[in-house]
Amino acid sequence: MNQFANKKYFVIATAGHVDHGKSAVVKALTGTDPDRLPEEKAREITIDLGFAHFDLTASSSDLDTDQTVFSISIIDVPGHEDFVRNMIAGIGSIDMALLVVAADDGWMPQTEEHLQILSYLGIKQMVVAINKSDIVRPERARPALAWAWINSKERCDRS
Ligand SMILES: Nc1nc2c(ncn2[C@@H]2O[C@H](COP(=O)(O)OP(=O)(O)OP(=O)(O)O)[C@@H](O)[C@H]2O)c(=O)[nH]1
Ligand SMILES: [Mg+2]
Repeated sequence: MNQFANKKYFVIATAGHVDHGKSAVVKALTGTDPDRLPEEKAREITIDLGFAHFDLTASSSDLDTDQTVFSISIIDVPGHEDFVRNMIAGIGSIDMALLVVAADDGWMPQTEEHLQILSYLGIKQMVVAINKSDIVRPERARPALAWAWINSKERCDRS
């Protein structure tokens, strides 16, 4: 049997405001630092698209003994407004977005802009990750979570 028959391929792109932790989340998920340019290291900011990959093995149901390998490619996009064209270049054909919102900062201009762009392109699958929860008290993180939930859900429902 073809060893790749049970393999499914997905492409995920990050989205969200500058500094909210998109690249850090990608590194935590995959072990790969998607920031690769010397200027990105020097400025501590993502400028161009970065790439990472991981495999997930799962059964499609509890009764299913066949394991499916999900091969997941991640495109990490910049959040700074100066590099929104790179962001758009990275999300041209994706299965799902990973919208990162920092709990201390909440809903910010490029969170909104990226969500609008995703919505215009008809991307309906999205995971919202509330990041930096370690540096805020829970009562401060809750508004960020509420905003993220309301905005992303409304936009996905409408598109
Ligand atoms: N305390 C804390 N710091 C974090 C967390 N996630 C990221 N950081 C820090 O926040 C800063 C920005 O993280 P990045 O991953 O570069 O943010 P980004 O969203 O990729 O930034 P751009 O790509 O430039 O838009 C870095 O100094 C990270 O170490 C977190 O969960 N908690
Ligand atoms: Mg980054």
